[in-house]
Amino acid sequence: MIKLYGTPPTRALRAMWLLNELDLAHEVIPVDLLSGAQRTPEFLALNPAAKVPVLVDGDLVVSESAAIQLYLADKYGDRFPGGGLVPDNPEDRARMYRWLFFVATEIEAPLQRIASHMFLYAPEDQSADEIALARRDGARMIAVLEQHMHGRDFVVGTQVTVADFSAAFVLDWAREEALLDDAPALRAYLKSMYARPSAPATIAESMAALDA
Ligand SMILES: N[C@@H](CCC(=O)N[C@@H](CS)C(=O)NCC(=O)O)C(=O)O
Repeated sequence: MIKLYGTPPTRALRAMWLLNELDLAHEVIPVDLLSGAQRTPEFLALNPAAKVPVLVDGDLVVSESAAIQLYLADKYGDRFPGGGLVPDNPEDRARMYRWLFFVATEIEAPLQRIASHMFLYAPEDQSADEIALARRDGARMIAVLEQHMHGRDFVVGTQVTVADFSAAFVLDWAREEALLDDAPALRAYLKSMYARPSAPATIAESMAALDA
């Protein structure tokens, strides 16, 4: 059976969403990041970067949440009604890749900088200036996606694609940072993505479950 290492609220949420969307049987293996379980020799053998998620499917071990999503869509996408998870034609596929990379490098990277400087780095390495710059960079790029999403239901074309499951996770994170306050189209899009029956808990819901 497919194994997924990592649980929401981490980026494992991205992989879990595709597993649910494709109705694939899988086992979720929690990795306790706070206790350093990602740095055990067993886990480092799966991902030397010491990060979740990792997906194991037969002989394949794959890390990087977007790569996992693309793999699941490539391998099992024919299970999806309408088969639209990865567009057939190279032009729309290019558009999908554009937004996948845009989300990861232009929006997720500043969000990660904010998290690093707010609570992941040791207090002496944290910088309020860095947080302010990351917020500014993230907000500028969110405005670009907001503009793109006016009048659209999905990031590419008229059917859901892998890019939507990646973007929705990152936009939920941005919403938590109050970076969607001026982005009504993105808030509506996020709401519709998380209304899908396959959607895992949002970041806030997962955090609340952890705290309970
Ligand atoms: N680019 C990677 C990033 C993975 C990542 O940063 N995962 C975090 C949780 S969301 C993690 O495992 N952090 C553990 C650590 O940094 O020690 C991906 O998209 O999979």
